[in-house]
Amino acid sequence: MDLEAITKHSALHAKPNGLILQYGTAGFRTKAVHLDHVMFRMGLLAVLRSKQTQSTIGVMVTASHNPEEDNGVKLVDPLGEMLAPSWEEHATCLANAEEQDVQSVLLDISKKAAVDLQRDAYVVIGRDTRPSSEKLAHSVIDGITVLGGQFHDYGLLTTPQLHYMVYCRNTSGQYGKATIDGYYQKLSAAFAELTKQAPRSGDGFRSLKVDCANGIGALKLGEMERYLSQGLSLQLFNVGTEGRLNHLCGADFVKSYQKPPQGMEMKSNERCCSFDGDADRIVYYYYDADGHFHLIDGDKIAALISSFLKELLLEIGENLNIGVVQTAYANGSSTRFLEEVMKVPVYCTKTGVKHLHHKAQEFDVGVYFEANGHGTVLFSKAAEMKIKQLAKESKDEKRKAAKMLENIIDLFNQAAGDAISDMLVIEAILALKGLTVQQWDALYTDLPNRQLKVKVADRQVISTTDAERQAVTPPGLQEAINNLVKKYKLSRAFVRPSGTEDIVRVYAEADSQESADSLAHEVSLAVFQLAGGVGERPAPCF
Ligand code: 16G
Ligand code: MG
Repeated sequence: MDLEAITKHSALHAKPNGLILQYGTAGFRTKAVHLDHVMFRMGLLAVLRSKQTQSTIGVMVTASHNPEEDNGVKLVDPLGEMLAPSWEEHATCLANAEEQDVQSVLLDISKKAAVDLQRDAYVVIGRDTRPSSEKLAHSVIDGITVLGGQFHDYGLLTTPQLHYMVYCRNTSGQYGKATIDGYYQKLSAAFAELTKQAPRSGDGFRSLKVDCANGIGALKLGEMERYLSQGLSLQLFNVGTEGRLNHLCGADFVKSYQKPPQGMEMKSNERCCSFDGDADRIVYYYYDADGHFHLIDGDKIAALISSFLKELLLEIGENLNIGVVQTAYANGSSTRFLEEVMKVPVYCTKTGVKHLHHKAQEFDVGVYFEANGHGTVLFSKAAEMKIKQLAKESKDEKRKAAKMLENIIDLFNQAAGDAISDMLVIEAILALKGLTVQQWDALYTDLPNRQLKVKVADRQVISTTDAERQAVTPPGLQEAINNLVKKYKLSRAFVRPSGTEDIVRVYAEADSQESADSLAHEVSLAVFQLAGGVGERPAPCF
């Protein structure tokens, strides 16, 4: 380590006095103007992680669905996964070190994590379309080079594309070619193969309107279109030429407000979807003939996909187990549908992709989706090999099913939830099954629900257990929630401290919207009283 050079360059990316940041659920995230030092230091950290794992590490500059003036950074581990938890701690330590301590913190991490500093390091970088992202990516590069690491800057990428690149590079190209062309080719070939069998039943199945949140998705779908040829025609909205990133549009807006994005022309019964700002989330929706808006969220996406996969798995008859992973936010109707109608086992984890991803790895076929539209399907290596063998050796229907599964494996981004690949899988399934968006929606009816935020002095006074469905502290809160829930039919409620905002989140569902709203409000009051609410008492929602 050239300690002198590190000190010199670090001073060029000085930490604002007193600023403390946490490596949260999805990396560091805050106003872009506060992030220069974090970027430089994450460049340093990525080099250490690369030396330690002897693999290529990814650094993604994005703040996903946050407003345009925010930014963020996260590291991608060798197989495309989120950074290991022990390294999240190192990241937080390094980001918060005072200027004069940067050297010693680096040495400390190297020692604790047994990093052999003599090894080579290779880091790949991607960034979203925020105005601040390019400069911040250069700060990352500065950090990488000052520690002697090599790098490749992919420039503009969706977050899942960067995960894909990292995975490809660390599996000697077996997973795919680590280029943007390789990504499009892999996905479009699998999509074309999968949809070959689909009945040609009019344009309805071949066209889709996409709200790109004024983000990177617009650019990348634009690039991908020529690979899709006549298989699917996309009409892109909110492509970033006029509106602001994630402003009144995008998956987060549509899911949170349960209304269509601005800037999109929707006719009744047309299939539409929204990406978020870095294209790792997707939700679908439509207007019915009566002008009612219907949201098809991550839960219903999981229901469609797991039903289809279950059919194919029955066809090949190999006893490969399938499991669906959700969070506490999954609508109660979706869980009931999956368990009671589809007869697939459902598991609940804490919020945050890494928790779901980890759980999904326990199955031959692990389907995971958050209600907000993050998700993918993971196939175990053993399942993949079995399916590939059957696709070659078996006959007739069994072979057909195995081939479809093979295409689906290629189509799902195994490294991360990916709005582009999820969209292609969904479009393929709808076409193959001849399902309209309304028929898909009719798989089950969502229970009315409401989410609220409560401001408290210290949100960490709330701790939870049972995948965030039960509050352990403060004393009395869970009892209060239990008593409120008893007052309503088909009801459920839970509270948890947000991992991305300084607030407590409240979720409630019940048999009617009035009940869900009222339960959410009563639970908010309980949080306000028992967990140190600040400011105005929560008012009734509507
Ligand atoms: C982050 C997570 C997302 C989670 C959300 C919860 C990733 C890539 N993203 O955006 O999965 O749903 O945080 O936010 O893990 P909250 O803690 O503020 O509710
Ligand atoms: Mg995102």
